[in-house]
Amino acid sequence: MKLTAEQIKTFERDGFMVFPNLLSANEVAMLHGELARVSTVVDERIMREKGSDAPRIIYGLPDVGGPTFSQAYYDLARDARILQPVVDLLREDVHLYHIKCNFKEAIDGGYWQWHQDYANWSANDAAPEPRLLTALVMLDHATEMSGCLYFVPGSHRLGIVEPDWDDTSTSYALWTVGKQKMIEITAEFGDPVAVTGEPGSVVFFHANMIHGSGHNMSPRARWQAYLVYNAVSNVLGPVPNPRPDYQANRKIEPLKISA
Ligand SMILES: O=C(O)CCC(=O)C(=O)O
Repeated sequence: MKLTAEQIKTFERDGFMVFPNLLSANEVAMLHGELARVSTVVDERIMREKGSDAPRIIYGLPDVGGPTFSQAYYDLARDARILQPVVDLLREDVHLYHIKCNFKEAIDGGYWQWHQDYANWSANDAAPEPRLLTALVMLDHATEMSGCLYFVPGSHRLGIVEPDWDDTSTSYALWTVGKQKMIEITAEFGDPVAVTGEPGSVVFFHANMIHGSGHNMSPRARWQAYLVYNAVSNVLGPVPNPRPDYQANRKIEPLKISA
Protein backbone atom coordinates (compact mmCIF):
# COMPACT_ATOMS: atom_id res chain seq x y z
CA MET A 1 0.00 0.00 0.00
CA LYS A 2 2.21 2.82 -1.28
CA LEU A 3 0.99 6.26 -0.21
CA THR A 4 0.34 8.87 -2.87
CA ALA A 5 2.10 12.25 -2.85
CA GLU A 6 -1.30 13.79 -1.94
CA GLN A 7 -1.68 11.51 1.11
CA ILE A 8 1.82 12.35 2.29
CA LYS A 9 1.08 16.08 1.93
CA THR A 10 -2.12 15.70 3.94
CA PHE A 11 -0.28 13.82 6.68
CA GLU A 12 2.37 16.55 6.83
CA ARG A 13 -0.37 19.18 7.27
CA ASP A 14 -2.58 17.33 9.79
CA GLY A 15 -0.11 15.03 11.55
CA PHE A 16 -2.33 11.96 11.20
CA MET A 17 -4.06 9.74 8.69
CA VAL A 18 -6.93 7.28 9.22
CA PHE A 19 -7.50 3.99 7.34
CA PRO A 20 -10.89 2.59 8.36
CA ASN A 21 -11.15 -1.23 8.49
CA LEU A 22 -7.64 -1.88 7.22
CA LEU A 23 -7.55 -5.25 9.02
CA SER A 24 -10.24 -7.90 8.60
CA ALA A 25 -12.60 -9.06 11.35
CA ASN A 26 -10.72 -12.40 11.51
CA GLU A 27 -7.38 -10.67 11.97
CA VAL A 28 -8.79 -8.46 14.70
CA ALA A 29 -10.30 -11.48 16.48
CA MET A 30 -6.92 -13.19 16.44
CA LEU A 31 -5.04 -10.11 17.71
CA HIS A 32 -7.67 -9.63 20.41
CA GLY A 33 -7.37 -13.28 21.47
CA GLU A 34 -3.60 -13.00 21.65
CA LEU A 35 -3.87 -9.97 23.91
CA ALA A 36 -6.30 -11.81 26.19
CA ARG A 37 -3.85 -14.74 26.36
CA VAL A 38 -0.81 -12.57 27.11
CA SER A 39 -2.66 -10.47 29.71
CA THR A 40 -2.71 -13.48 32.08
CA VAL A 41 1.11 -13.46 32.29
CA VAL A 42 2.58 -11.98 35.46
CA ASP A 43 5.50 -9.78 34.45
CA GLU A 44 6.74 -6.18 34.71
CA ARG A 45 5.80 -5.72 31.02
CA ILE A 46 2.14 -5.61 32.12
CA MET A 47 1.21 -2.43 33.97
CA ARG A 48 -2.05 -1.93 35.85
CA GLU A 49 -4.46 0.95 36.45
CA LYS A 50 -3.81 3.05 39.54
CA GLY A 51 -5.41 1.41 42.58
CA SER A 52 -6.84 -1.47 40.56
CA ASP A 53 -5.92 -4.87 39.06
CA ALA A 54 -7.25 -3.82 35.65
CA PRO A 55 -4.47 -4.00 33.02
CA ARG A 56 -3.44 -0.64 31.52
CA ILE A 57 -0.51 -1.44 29.21
CA ILE A 58 1.29 -4.49 27.83
CA TYR A 59 4.75 -4.17 26.31
CA GLY A 60 7.03 -6.73 24.71
CA LEU A 61 4.64 -8.44 22.29
CA PRO A 62 7.13 -8.52 19.36
CA ASP A 63 10.09 -9.66 21.50
CA VAL A 64 10.97 -13.21 20.46
CA GLY A 65 11.57 -15.40 23.50
CA GLY A 66 10.15 -12.81 25.94
CA PRO A 67 7.35 -13.58 28.41
CA THR A 68 4.77 -11.52 26.51
CA PHE A 69 5.84 -12.57 23.00
CA SER A 70 3.13 -13.01 20.38
CA GLN A 71 3.93 -14.14 16.83
CA ALA A 72 0.80 -12.32 15.62
CA TYR A 73 2.13 -8.92 16.77
CA TYR A 74 5.64 -9.73 15.48
CA ASP A 75 4.08 -10.36 12.04
CA LEU A 76 1.78 -7.34 12.25
CA ALA A 77 4.77 -5.02 12.70
CA ARG A 78 6.12 -6.21 9.32
CA ASP A 79 2.79 -6.27 7.48
CA ALA A 80 2.91 -4.24 4.25
CA ARG A 81 -0.39 -2.49 5.04
CA ILE A 82 1.24 -0.89 8.06
CA LEU A 83 4.97 -0.87 7.40
CA GLN A 84 4.84 0.51 3.84
CA PRO A 85 2.98 3.74 4.84
CA VAL A 86 5.41 4.19 7.74
CA VAL A 87 8.42 3.94 5.40
CA ASP A 88 6.71 6.27 2.91
CA LEU A 89 6.08 8.88 5.62
CA LEU A 90 9.52 8.69 7.23
CA ARG A 91 11.20 8.27 3.83
CA GLU A 92 13.76 5.75 5.06
CA ASP A 93 14.07 2.30 6.60
CA VAL A 94 12.75 1.93 10.12
CA HIS A 95 13.22 -0.34 13.09
CA LEU A 96 10.66 -1.22 15.72
CA TYR A 97 10.93 1.04 18.78
CA HIS A 98 8.21 -0.79 20.71
CA ILE A 99 4.71 -2.16 20.57
CA LYS A 100 2.42 -1.34 23.44
CA CYS A 101 -1.20 -2.33 23.84
CA ASN A 102 -3.39 -0.12 25.93
CA PHE A 103 -6.37 -1.70 27.60
CA LYS A 104 -9.28 0.39 28.70
CA GLU A 105 -11.50 -2.02 30.51
CA ALA A 106 -15.25 -1.33 30.70
CA ILE A 107 -15.93 1.32 33.39
CA ASP A 108 -12.37 0.96 34.85
CA GLY A 109 -10.14 2.08 31.98
CA GLY A 110 -8.38 5.31 32.92
CA TYR A 111 -7.51 8.50 31.08
CA TRP A 112 -4.29 9.72 29.44
CA GLN A 113 -3.30 13.32 29.99
CA TRP A 114 -2.60 15.64 27.05
CA HIS A 115 0.91 14.89 25.85
CA GLN A 116 3.31 14.51 22.95
CA ASP A 117 4.99 11.12 22.63
CA TYR A 118 8.22 12.65 21.38
CA ALA A 119 8.54 14.81 24.52
CA ASN A 120 8.76 11.50 26.41
CA TRP A 121 10.99 9.68 23.91
CA SER A 122 13.36 12.63 23.74
CA ALA A 123 13.60 12.98 27.53
CA ASN A 124 13.61 9.26 28.43
CA ASP A 125 15.53 7.72 25.56
CA ALA A 126 17.47 10.60 23.93
CA ALA A 127 15.77 10.12 20.57
CA PRO A 128 17.54 12.93 18.64
CA GLU A 129 14.68 13.88 16.28
CA PRO A 130 10.92 13.32 16.14
CA ARG A 131 11.51 10.81 13.33
CA LEU A 132 9.28 8.21 14.92
CA LEU A 133 5.81 7.27 13.81
CA THR A 134 2.96 5.41 15.47
CA ALA A 135 0.44 3.08 13.86
CA LEU A 136 -2.57 2.77 16.16
CA VAL A 137 -4.62 -0.39 15.55
CA MET A 138 -8.16 -0.41 16.96
CA LEU A 139 -9.01 -3.80 18.43
CA ASP A 140 -12.47 -2.75 19.69
CA HIS A 141 -14.90 0.00 18.72
CA ALA A 142 -13.26 3.25 19.76
CA THR A 143 -16.01 5.66 20.74
CA GLU A 144 -16.12 8.89 22.69
CA MET A 145 -17.74 7.04 25.58
CA SER A 146 -15.19 4.21 25.57
CA GLY A 147 -12.26 6.61 25.80
CA CYS A 148 -11.06 7.06 22.23
CA LEU A 149 -8.00 9.18 21.54
CA TYR A 150 -8.32 12.90 20.75
CA PHE A 151 -5.87 14.76 18.49
CA VAL A 152 -5.22 18.46 18.04
CA PRO A 153 -4.81 18.43 14.24
CA GLY A 154 -1.71 20.27 13.05
CA SER A 155 -0.22 20.53 16.56
CA HIS A 156 2.78 18.38 15.53
CA ARG A 157 4.02 21.45 13.65
CA LEU A 158 4.70 23.18 17.00
CA GLY A 159 7.67 20.91 17.77
CA ILE A 160 8.08 20.00 21.44
CA VAL A 161 5.90 22.11 23.73
CA GLU A 162 7.68 22.65 27.09
CA PRO A 163 6.35 19.61 29.03
CA ASP A 164 5.25 19.16 32.67
CA TRP A 165 6.23 15.99 34.60
CA ASP A 166 3.19 14.13 35.98
CA ASP A 167 3.85 11.04 38.09
CA THR A 168 0.73 11.26 40.23
CA SER A 169 -2.40 11.40 38.04
CA THR A 170 -2.21 7.81 36.74
CA SER A 171 -0.10 4.67 37.32
CA TYR A 172 2.08 5.65 34.35
CA ALA A 173 4.35 8.68 34.74
CA LEU A 174 4.35 11.01 31.74
CA TRP A 175 5.67 14.30 30.37
CA THR A 176 2.43 16.16 29.66
CA VAL A 177 1.16 19.37 28.07
CA GLY A 178 -0.17 21.59 30.88
CA LYS A 179 -3.59 23.19 31.17
CA GLN A 180 -2.69 26.78 30.22
CA LYS A 181 -0.71 25.61 27.20
CA MET A 182 -3.62 23.44 26.04
CA ILE A 183 -5.97 26.40 26.26
CA GLU A 184 -3.61 28.53 24.19
CA ILE A 185 -2.85 25.79 21.64
CA THR A 186 -6.49 24.89 21.05
CA ALA A 187 -7.30 28.59 20.64
CA GLU A 188 -4.79 28.57 17.77
CA PHE A 189 -5.35 25.11 16.25
CA GLY A 190 -9.03 24.51 17.05
CA ASP A 191 -10.76 22.00 19.30
CA PRO A 192 -9.40 18.46 19.50
CA VAL A 193 -11.00 15.84 17.24
CA ALA A 194 -12.19 12.41 18.39
CA VAL A 195 -10.33 9.46 16.85
CA THR A 196 -13.22 7.02 16.70
CA GLY A 197 -13.51 3.93 14.53
CA GLU A 198 -14.37 0.30 14.07
CA PRO A 199 -12.12 -2.59 15.05
CA GLY A 200 -9.43 -3.09 12.40
CA SER A 201 -9.08 0.62 11.65
CA VAL A 202 -5.51 1.94 11.65
CA VAL A 203 -4.40 5.50 12.39
CA PHE A 204 -0.88 6.74 11.64
CA PHE A 205 0.25 9.72 13.70
CA HIS A 206 3.26 11.99 14.12
CA ALA A 207 5.48 11.76 17.22
CA ASN A 208 4.76 15.43 18.07
CA MET A 209 0.96 15.17 17.75
CA ILE A 210 -0.70 16.48 20.92
CA HIS A 211 -3.10 13.79 22.07
CA GLY A 212 -4.93 12.45 25.11
CA SER A 213 -7.96 10.35 25.99
CA GLY A 214 -10.69 10.13 28.58
CA HIS A 215 -11.86 7.49 31.00
CA ASN A 216 -13.81 4.52 29.59
CA MET A 217 -17.33 5.22 30.87
CA SER A 218 -18.89 2.55 28.65
CA PRO A 219 -19.82 -1.05 29.52
CA ARG A 220 -17.44 -2.33 26.81
CA ALA A 221 -13.65 -2.60 26.70
CA ARG A 222 -11.55 -0.44 24.38
CA TRP A 223 -8.27 -2.16 23.52
CA GLN A 224 -5.77 -0.58 21.13
CA ALA A 225 -2.32 -1.58 19.86
CA TYR A 226 0.36 1.07 19.20
CA LEU A 227 3.17 0.04 16.88
CA VAL A 228 5.95 2.60 17.10
CA TYR A 229 8.68 2.81 14.47
CA ASN A 230 11.91 4.80 14.52
CA ALA A 231 13.89 5.90 11.44
CA VAL A 232 17.17 3.95 11.32
CA SER A 233 19.17 7.21 11.16
CA ASN A 234 17.59 8.38 14.44
CA VAL A 235 19.97 6.50 16.74
CA LEU A 236 19.10 6.85 20.43
CA GLY A 237 21.74 8.66 22.48
CA PRO A 238 23.17 7.71 25.87
CA VAL A 239 21.01 8.26 28.99
CA PRO A 240 21.87 7.62 32.66
CA ASN A 241 19.07 5.06 33.17
CA PRO A 242 18.14 3.48 29.85
CA ARG A 243 14.62 2.11 29.72
CA PRO A 244 14.27 -1.62 29.03
CA ASP A 245 14.45 -2.76 25.38
CA TYR A 246 10.75 -3.57 25.40
CA GLN A 247 10.05 0.18 25.85
CA ALA A 248 12.93 1.69 23.86
CA ASN A 249 14.57 -0.79 21.53
CA ARG A 250 18.15 0.32 20.88
CA LYS A 251 18.91 -2.42 18.35
CA ILE A 252 18.83 -0.98 14.84
CA GLU A 253 17.50 -3.86 12.75
CA PRO A 254 15.77 -2.44 9.65
CA LEU A 255 12.42 -4.17 9.18
CA LYS A 256 11.64 -5.99 5.95
CA ILE A 257 8.17 -5.49 4.56
CA SER A 258 6.30 -8.78 4.27
CA ALA A 259 3.66 -9.35 1.59
O1 LIG B 1 -4.63 4.55 24.68
C1 LIG B 1 -4.94 5.72 24.97
O2 LIG B 1 -6.07 6.07 25.19
C2 LIG B 1 -3.88 6.79 25.01
C3 LIG B 1 -2.52 6.26 24.79
C4 LIG B 1 -1.47 7.27 24.59
O3 LIG B 1 -1.72 8.43 24.38
C5 LIG B 1 -0.09 6.84 24.61
O4 LIG B 1 0.14 5.66 24.89
O5 LIG B 1 0.79 7.68 24.36
